[in-house]
Formats: sequence, structure tokens, C-alpha cells
Amino acid sequence: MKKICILGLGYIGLPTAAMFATHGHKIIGVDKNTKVIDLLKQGEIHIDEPYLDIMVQAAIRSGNMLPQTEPDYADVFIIAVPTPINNIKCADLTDVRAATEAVIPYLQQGNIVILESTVPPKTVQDVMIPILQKSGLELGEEIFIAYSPERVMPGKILLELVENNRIIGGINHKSAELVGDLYKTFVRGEVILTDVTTAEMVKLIENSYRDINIAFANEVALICESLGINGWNVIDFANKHPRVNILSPSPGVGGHCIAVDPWFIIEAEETLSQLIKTSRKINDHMPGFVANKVEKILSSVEGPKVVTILGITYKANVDDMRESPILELVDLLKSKDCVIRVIDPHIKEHDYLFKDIYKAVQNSDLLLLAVNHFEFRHLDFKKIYKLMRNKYILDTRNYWSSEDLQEIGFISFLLGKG
Ligand code: SAJ
Repeated sequence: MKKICILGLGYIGLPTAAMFATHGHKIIGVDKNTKVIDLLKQGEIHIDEPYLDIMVQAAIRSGNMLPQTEPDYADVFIIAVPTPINNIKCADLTDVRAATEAVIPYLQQGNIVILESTVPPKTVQDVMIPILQKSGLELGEEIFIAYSPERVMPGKILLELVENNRIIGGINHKSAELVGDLYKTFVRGEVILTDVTTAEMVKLIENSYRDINIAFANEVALICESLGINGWNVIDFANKHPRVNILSPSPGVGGHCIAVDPWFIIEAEETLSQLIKTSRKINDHMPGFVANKVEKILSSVEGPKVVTILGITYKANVDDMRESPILELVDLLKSKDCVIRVIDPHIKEHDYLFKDIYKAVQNSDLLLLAVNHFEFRHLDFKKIYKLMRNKYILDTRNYWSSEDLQEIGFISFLLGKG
């Protein structure tokens, strides 16, 4: 069993820390945010992720997980810090650099350093290695370095940490092997060993592949809408072919992964990344397309138009608003003379947040389903119909039955249907 110092206790670092701690390792959980550390010391967490609170509490109570603001001596250092994109769509590696620098004073012979954050290809080679060389220890011989990207789905993190296959890229085979053995303490999927740049690229193409697939679905939706047919049916029927699997159209692609990671490939190889770049553009255009559709639907309504938006997070059943396309949609609708009301049971604070859906829809002109949270599956539509001023509905997720809504009397629209 190892002593593992994990730097960055966010969506990935915290579940990983709890997972190692509940499998017998001793964890020093490091975050520079004192609020996060104080909460953890009281057995509370700052992230909404199913069962994570229970696991973290178990880890802290067992004495296997010690939250603190500074690193310490350990056998293994895992870096899981944020890598946002800046305004010119390049990776901001400030936190990766700072975390790598922060471990230098504690590095000893035999230690392992692992990066989990998503990064542009060659980051380990060009950014981390020059910093780690300052330790004076021989890399790959006296200390071992690997890239082991997280690939878990928010909302299913604990399950996927265990079940997913794990890709591990070492600066040499010994590094990859040592890190592979470490993750095997809880990973039940296949542990695949390779080199660092391959592992970096694997992580990036997984999310780019998903982005391209969604962009295709969105393009199909817009084409079908223009042709006067239902794009959801077209995709559904095409997916009955054994070798076709198209994802779903949406009002945009958000989150800190799929909307961001493709840019890390574009940053490295811009002229060769044409498909990746075009897909980003298609998905980024979706909030604008939906805003224009709302404008057309409400063109006959005089004066300010009241739009009640269901869901503001980047996807269903999470509390995360990072890169949410719905935030952009809200801004676009405001610029089109709309009064916005937002309902989202997963969010505690937002300028336009209403707690009660039936209060929010009072005198609304349009009910817009933006995120398909479970809570929106079954609503009292007859009550909503009576409360609204104009009876328009726009479903951007194909979540409700248009026939049922039309039977009540709504004039209902579906993104991707002409
Ligand atoms: N979306 C669609 N249509 C779909 C599916 C998703 O428009 O059919 C949208 C969602 O609404 C959301 C966005 O895409 O705005 C991203 O959501 P997601 O559920 O596809 O993915 P993430 O960002 O929550 O998690 C992804 C996952 N990557 C892959 O499935 C390849 C996860 O496994 C990664 O670990 C995660 O990125 C990450 O951290 O990189």
C-alpha cells in the first residue's frame, strides 16, 4: 500500500482520492482552496456526484485520507488540476506547471509522478519533464512518470473509475508498468500501457470523436428541420443499421470536456484539424440557432416575451454549469427582448432562478426545455397550460410527447423538426 499525494480535489481528484483511500492507500489530499479543505475535514464535499459524499466520509473517518493545502512527502504524486482554455482557445497550463513545481521539494528516489488532467499532446514531454528534471533525479530510473487520463462520465464517476478501461502512458515502460499496478488496486477494466503522447492523444480523440458525432447529429437536425421532417426519427431509424450509432441533437455542447478538449488538438496541429474545428463551430452555433427559432415562434407576441427555460446546467442530472450552452442561450434571448425565468433543481444560484416551476410559468409565453433533467420528465402540463399567457412549447431534447402536448392545447415545437 502506498502513500499517495493527490494535488487538486475537484471532479476527478476527489473521487480518485476517495477510491484509493477506501482501497487501503494513505492519501494526502491537497487543494489550495481552503474552503474545500475545511469542508472535507468536516466530512462534507463541494461536488454533487452520486454516492461521493458517502465514500469521502468513509475515507476521512478511516484515517486514510488527510485533506491539506500543501503537498507532503509521499510514494506517489497524482496531479489532477484544472486545464481551462483561454480566450484564444489554447490550454492554460498554469495549474499543471504550478502543481509540478510544488512536488519538486518532496521528490525522493523511487517516487512516481502521474498527471491525470486533460492536456494538449506533448505536455508531459515539453512542460512537465523540464520541471521534474530540476529534482536532480534521473527520470525513468530514479523517479517514474506517467500520464493516466481520467475518462469518467460526470454523474457516474465512481462506477466508471472502477469499470472503465484505463490508458497509461509512461515516459518509459517501467513507469507505465508501476503506474498500471497502482491503478489495478481498484480498476476492474483493462489497464493498457503505452507511451505518454499516445495516452494524451487517446484522451483527446475520445472527446473529439463524441463532439464530431454530436455535430453530425446537429447538422442532420438542421437539415431535416429545413426539409420539413423529424430529424430525431431520421437518426433513430438510421441507428437501426448495425453499424450506425449517431448521437442526439441538442441546443449545444457544453461541459469542461467535450466543448474544450478538441481545441487542444487544434492548438497542436491546426491545419490538420479541419473536421475537428468545423464540428466545434457547428456545436457552438446551436444556442444561436435555438435563439432564432424562439424569436420566430414568438414573432406575433407584442412587447417583452416571457420565456421559462427548464435546465441551465451543461447536461442532464448534474449541477455543473461550466461551458453550458444554455448560459449563452439566455444571453442571446435577453438581447432579443425576452424576459427569462429559469428552473433548475440542480442549481442553487442564478440571476433568473425560480424555485417553483408553476410560479415561473405564470404568464409565460414560451416553455423551453433546454436540459432533460429527470425532474422534468413528468410535469402537470394541464396546470402549466392554464398558467401560461401564450401556449408555446419548444422541446430541444425530444423529451416530451408532442402529441400529448398538442392534445392539451399547446402549440409545440421540437428542435430538428420542420
Ligand atoms: N450531448 C449532446 N448529444 C448527445 C450527448 C451529449 O448534445 O447525444 C451534449 C450534452 O448535452 C453536453 C455535452 O454534449 O452538453 C457533453 O456531455 P457528455 O455526456 O457527452 O460528456 P461529458 O462532457 O459529461 O463527459 C465526457 C465523456 N467522454 C466521452 O464519453 C468520450 C467522459 O467519459 C469523459 O471522462 C469526460 O468527457 C471528460 O472528463 O473528459
